[in-house]
Amino acid sequence: HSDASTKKEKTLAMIKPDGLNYTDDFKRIVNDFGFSILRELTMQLDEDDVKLFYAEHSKRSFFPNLVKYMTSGPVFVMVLEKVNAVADWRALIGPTDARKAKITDPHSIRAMCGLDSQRNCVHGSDSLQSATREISFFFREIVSTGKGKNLPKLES
Ligand code: RTP
Ligand code: MG
Repeated sequence: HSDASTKKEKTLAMIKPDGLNYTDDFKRIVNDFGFSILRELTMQLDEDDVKLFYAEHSKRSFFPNLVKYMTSGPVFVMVLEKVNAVADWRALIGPTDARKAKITDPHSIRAMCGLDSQRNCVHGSDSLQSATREISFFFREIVSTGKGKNLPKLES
């Protein structure tokens, strides 16, 4: 059955350039916590990609450094699905500042592979609305037409 309490959600998880060596650990965590991986993709972001993806931060003083960081190597992106996926993935990754994560959330992903408030090795959508936007950022053709790579349509 599929009432509100059992409705599955999708979220966008991204391993940032400094986390790529941890891909196997990420996949193990994703499986252990019951997420299904609906899509995955490795790509090199450019400056315009980062400006679009992190548009909400484009006026922040740290933004030029964020662009440098996010374009420093490829990222690995996954569409994850399960009940309560958005909040559960955010809880698993831990707080933005990886130094804080090592103290307050020592078992979190950012405690495992992050360094500081910028190099925190992983991203998670912060709301259902962000998840829809971010999934369509990487998988636009699939979301809008269902024709991408002959894979089934992802309902948003
Ligand atoms: P994300 O969007 O990547 O999942 O991270 P978040 O929600 O925990 O944090 P957010 O405020 O959305 O910031 C986005 C990313 O920008 C970098 N950042 N650097 N003071 C700084 O140097 C600073 N603050 C944020 C981080 O990479 C952060 O994840
Ligand atoms: Mg964020």
